[in-house]
Amino acid sequence: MKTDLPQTVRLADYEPPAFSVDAVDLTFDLEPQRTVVTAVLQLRRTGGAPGGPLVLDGENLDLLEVLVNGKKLSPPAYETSEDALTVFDPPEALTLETRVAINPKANTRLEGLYVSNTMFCTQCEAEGFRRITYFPDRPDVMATYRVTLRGDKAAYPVMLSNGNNVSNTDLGGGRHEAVWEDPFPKPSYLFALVAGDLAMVEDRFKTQSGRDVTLRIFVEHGNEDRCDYAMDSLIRSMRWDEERFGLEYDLDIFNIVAVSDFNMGAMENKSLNVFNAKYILADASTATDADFANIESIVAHEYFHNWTGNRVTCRDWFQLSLKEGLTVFRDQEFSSDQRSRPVKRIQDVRALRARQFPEDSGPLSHPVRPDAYIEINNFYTATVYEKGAEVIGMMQTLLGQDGFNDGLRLYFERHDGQAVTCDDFVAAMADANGKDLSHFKRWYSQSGTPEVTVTSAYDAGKKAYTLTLEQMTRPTPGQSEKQPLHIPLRIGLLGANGGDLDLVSDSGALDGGLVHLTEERQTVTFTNIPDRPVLSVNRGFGAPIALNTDQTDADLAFLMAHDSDPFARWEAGQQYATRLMKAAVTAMASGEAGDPKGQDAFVAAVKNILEDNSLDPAFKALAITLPTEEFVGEQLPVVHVDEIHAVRAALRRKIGADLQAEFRAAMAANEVREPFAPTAEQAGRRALRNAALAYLTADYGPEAAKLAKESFDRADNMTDTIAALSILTEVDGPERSAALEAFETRWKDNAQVMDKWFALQAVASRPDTLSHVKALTKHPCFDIRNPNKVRSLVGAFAMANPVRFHAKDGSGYTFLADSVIELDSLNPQVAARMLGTLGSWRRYDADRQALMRSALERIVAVPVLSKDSYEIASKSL
Ligand code: 0A1
Ligand code: ZN
Repeated sequence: MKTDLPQTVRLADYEPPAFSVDAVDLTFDLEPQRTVVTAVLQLRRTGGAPGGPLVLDGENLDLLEVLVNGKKLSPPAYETSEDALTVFDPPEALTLETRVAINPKANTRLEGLYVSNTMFCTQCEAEGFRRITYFPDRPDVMATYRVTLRGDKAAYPVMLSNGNNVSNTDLGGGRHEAVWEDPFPKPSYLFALVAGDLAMVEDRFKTQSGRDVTLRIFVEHGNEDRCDYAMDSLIRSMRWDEERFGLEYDLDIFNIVAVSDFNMGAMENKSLNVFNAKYILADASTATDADFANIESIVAHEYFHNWTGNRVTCRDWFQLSLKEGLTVFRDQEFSSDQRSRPVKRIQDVRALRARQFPEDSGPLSHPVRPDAYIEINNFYTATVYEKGAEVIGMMQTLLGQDGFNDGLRLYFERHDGQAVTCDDFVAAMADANGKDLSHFKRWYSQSGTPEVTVTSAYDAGKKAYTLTLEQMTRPTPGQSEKQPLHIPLRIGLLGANGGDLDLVSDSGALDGGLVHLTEERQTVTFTNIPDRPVLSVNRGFGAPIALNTDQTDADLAFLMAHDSDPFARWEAGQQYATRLMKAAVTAMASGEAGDPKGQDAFVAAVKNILEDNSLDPAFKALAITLPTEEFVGEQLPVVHVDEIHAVRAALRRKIGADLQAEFRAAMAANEVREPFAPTAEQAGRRALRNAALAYLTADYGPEAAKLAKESFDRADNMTDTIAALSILTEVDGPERSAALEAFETRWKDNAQVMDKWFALQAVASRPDTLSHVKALTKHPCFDIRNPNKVRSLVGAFAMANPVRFHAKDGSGYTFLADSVIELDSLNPQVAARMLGTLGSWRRYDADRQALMRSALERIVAVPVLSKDSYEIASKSL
């Protein structure tokens, strides 16, 4: 909690640890309200000032005793403060034993050891271990762990920690003990324990070198039959990592535990991954296709961390992207191989634009490798994760897949068992390929999204086509001067028949159309171009940039119909739709009529896509989906909330009305008649069928209500149910409440499914949404202590309902500020995440700016505010 002004931690101040820990022996006497933790640490001075004290991190610990080399100490030989234990005049090598008491039941922050329902579990990344015991809680202190768990046998028959279970003992009196040993040295943030009455499902995996690994998923009783997909995803990830990168699992056991109360998605603790239950439990009746895809990628992500994160970890938290950017890249590659690569790419780019681009252009903009923070929990961001993954992907583009694999091999050769930096990673990539990546490395230290402008000129006489490429990155907080980056751009030129022309530039043939933009301004001339071509640029979204081109509407329609790069084909449609919507919003905001006629050509292009039999349904569904209101807002000088909403809704109605027959045909053709399977193929058909349904019901009139209700009643899987219900939440007829009530009656005992019910009502664009949201905070299933509930209701309203959150009267902002303030005293991490949306206040009109700022000011003024919320709110102002 804030007493003085919170301190900033800086990368420039990094010092190696004064003491290293070789071995940790922990004993837990587990009781919900008073767990006693005994820690025996083997320490050794490895740096710092000679003779200096031993300082250990610790927060919220009730210190019972301290022994050095078996001798009990008393003050002034040691001293405690709010966040540390200091031992004076320590020997150069010592055994330190501490005993502390903690209260897991009262731990609403869900950091350290806490109780979820009745089970014990831990979350130690980034700095939760210091809430369990006194320790140098930093990732460059790596030790082996031996963990003894003691607890009530009936309440906690399952007791797990990292590594191998080496003994189990009945202690009598209804208590028992389990001992676990992890042979791999690890940082404290990867420590975990779980204890509870849990059900288990088990499978096996044989690694490529013949190791037999037991795979277990632990869940609350009754959920055993909803683990199949997670288990299958785990097995496929293990196989894929061997095939693609030669990386094999290194222990005989791999455990996953699903918990209901969790701040994030999941956590890669060594051999004991802890998951938000939402990313494990699934079956056809309770999970949507999107849920299945998330489970697949998150199970893979956490598994992949075993090498990228655990075997090689981060020296300090500024290097977070070393493990996160790389591991996101790996899980994206995995999902691309398991499903459709182009569809996955489009989804990832949509997510990047929705979450990372606004971050990069707002007050919280920071580089992939940040250089300062107040609270590290605030830096688990889209920039560190998703932009970090883009940076890794660009390296693969520069080095080729083989070169990239060589680099990764060298990285593990050099650094297995170490805590290293992003520089070390890039050095391994550069050295393995004999390449200089020093210019490229600016992507790690420079924040902001580069804007690239491309202008074209065709010289019919010379049959030459010249592109002028210019890059510019706007100033971001703390970085007023920007340098040009190394931007790899894949380019294509389409001839009149829609095919790709051969590219020969003034500097020779272009490898796969790849142009390296490294200067502020460059030109490239293509020769032997018979007619003015149509330009396709940044194919595959190979670089995370914003692009301005001189493409005409006709060019975009042409690319929508012909581009050989599926991403670029999708992108052309998005750009085209954005243009139309921007023009209509600008006209509306200045009281003009606009030009709906200009939209007919776009509708025709959408029709073409729908009727193109060469395209897969999943791609079509994405290609006919308009850019979000938020995306359109980003492209405008001022976010005209109401106009954007009205314009997008009108364009959807027009497309729905103009293409009635086509959408009906698409619905019929994509009806899935075989039994449900969570495959990409079936998911694609459901996505297209439901996108068509959404267009046919875009006016939310009585006919729409009927059609959606029919679909709702017929649905035999959660994807179709949610698709229909999301339409019904918008309509005014009796179908709305009938469907919501039916859903509630059926699912009120399933917390995970009820989250969807909350979220759908929170994102409805109806004027009465906020009053519904407020009423839902009193619903028996709602619980402000549960992060999934908060995200489903408050988070969905504030982050996915622009027109209601930004209501002109400021009611949405007031609601969010009230919620954040209430939540901050319970769970600062989640509170801070909720308030990020207020940071975009500069983008709105004067009235909204004032209202958003005053909501932020009210938060900053809270007398006892967490570092987490303080950092986000104060930096946003
Ligand atoms: N390392 C995990 C994410 C994670 C980060 C922080 C947490 O608590 C503060 C929890 C999980 C991952 O990337 O999956
Ligand atoms: Zn991760």
